[in-house]
Amino acid sequence: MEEIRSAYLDETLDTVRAADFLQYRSKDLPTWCPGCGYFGIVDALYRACRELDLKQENIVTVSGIGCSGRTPIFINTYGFHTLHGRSIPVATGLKLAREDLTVFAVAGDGDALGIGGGHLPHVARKNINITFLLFDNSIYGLTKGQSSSTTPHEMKTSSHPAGNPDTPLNPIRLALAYGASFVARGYAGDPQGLKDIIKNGILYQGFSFIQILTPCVTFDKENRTWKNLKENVVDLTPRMEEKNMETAMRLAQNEPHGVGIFFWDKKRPHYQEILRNLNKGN
Ligand SMILES: Cc1ncc(C[n+]2csc(CCOP(=O)(O)OP(=O)(O)O)c2C)c(N)n1
Ligand code: SF4
Ligand SMILES: [Mg+2]
Repeated sequence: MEEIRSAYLDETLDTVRAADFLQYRSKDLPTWCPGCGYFGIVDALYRACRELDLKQENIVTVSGIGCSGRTPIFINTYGFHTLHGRSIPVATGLKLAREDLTVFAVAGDGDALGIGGGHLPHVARKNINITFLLFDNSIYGLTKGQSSSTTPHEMKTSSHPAGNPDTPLNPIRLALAYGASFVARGYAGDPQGLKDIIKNGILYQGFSFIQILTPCVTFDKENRTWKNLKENVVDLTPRMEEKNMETAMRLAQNEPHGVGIFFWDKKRPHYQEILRNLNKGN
């Protein structure tokens, strides 16, 4: 039985790999639960890399810990699976040492906004030229459904069976307040739209912050489900004005979830450009 399964998988994988964007997919089949939104996210990432014709050997994907932390294993690029909350500092060091590489930092909501929350203001204010993908399922998935920094107030979770007493963070408003100069939100159920957002994030010369709404189908059967997400996502593209903080802050309200680019400062130099300019004067 195992032999038949493995032969079937090999054959299926070979067929699927023929589709050229799947060159960015690793041989390891994702261990995520069937129906997890993370499949949609990596699909969008593969497509973005393909459309920009990035070479696998010039990409590094850096993750922390969590179900989202497994991402570098399923992408056929270089990668680091680091410590809980530490994808941003590792990605920062990497980008400073190797400016030629395309560097993705990925993190879950617990990883990015809980234990690793102290890194976000600094990567944003320094404007390090990396693309940050926040896999926001509003829950700690890997450790079985505890409340995270984005879990809605009163939602029942494994750590708060009577309901979450805390007020959730709004990641878009947070990134804007920290001074991130490319701030966007995508949705795992729309890999094509998400691919376009990620492409813009990669092309952006500076820190790009992309929150991705995605369901944890195993530990959240009520809140961020596929159905609820689909019904609560609206495309913001027509209402976006470049570099208007006030509009961005207003549109970042919780419901319905606006999807698109909230803020985009095309003129701000990234960290290494600032360093070069400073050094020119000496
Ligand atoms: C220092 C440390 N503290 C706690 C943990 C346990 N832990 C592993 S993953 C995780 C939370 C993951 O949640 P999130 O970042 O939202 O990722 P998801 O699993 O939802 O993708 C926690 C608390 C750990 N691995 N290391
Ligand atoms: S536990 Fe949740 S986040 Fe983790 S793989 Fe399963 S569905 Fe996805
Ligand atoms: Mg999570």
